[in-house]
Amino acid sequence: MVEAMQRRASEGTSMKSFNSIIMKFPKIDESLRNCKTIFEQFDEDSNGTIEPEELKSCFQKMEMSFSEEEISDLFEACDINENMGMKFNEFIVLLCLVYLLKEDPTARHAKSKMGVPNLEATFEILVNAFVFLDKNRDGYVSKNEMVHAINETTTGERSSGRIAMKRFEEMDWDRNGMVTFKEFLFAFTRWIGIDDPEDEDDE
Ligand SMILES: [Ca+2]
Ligand SMILES: [Ca+2]
Ligand SMILES: [Ca+2]
Repeated sequence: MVEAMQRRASEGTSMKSFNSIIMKFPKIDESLRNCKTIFEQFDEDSNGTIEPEELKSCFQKMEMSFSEEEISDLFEACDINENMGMKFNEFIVLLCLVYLLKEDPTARHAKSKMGVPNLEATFEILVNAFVFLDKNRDGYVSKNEMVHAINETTTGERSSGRIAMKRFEEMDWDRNGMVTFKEFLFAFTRWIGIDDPEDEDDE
């Protein structure tokens, strides 16, 4: 995953400012919500997770050719225990990984069959946003890089800077001071409040 992002980072980003990323948030939210519908379709036995068998059959329906090995690689790349199945936030990571890795025209065609027309655009925004933040292009966004991105914002709105720092802390799931692209994606699924409805019920 980190390697895929480093490779992508070398291509540069179309993001010009931190604000331009923030402006795209509503579009990202909407598109990820649509993914929830896809997730439910993939989850054939409706147990809340996608098992490798379900993933396989869905890729087949979408006419995306993945070998057993590739599917198990994908599960591994997303750090998913194969016996446990995939939750929604992990599914987003997986889709994005598929997007990053399979950039040939056939795969593009297949992805359009998922019924989320803006999904690719959304992943493009997310990837661009991450690459924008990752100034030294090592595949991680450090706290310093986040501060740098905020300071670049010329509007001088301190409150948005504070919010951004808070968001950085939320993103850094394992609190090691670095945000990986996976942590970045997980954060978006959390912010739109659809990652784990069971947790919300408990509260
Ligand atoms: Ca299932
Ligand atoms: Ca970095
Ligand atoms: Ca981290």
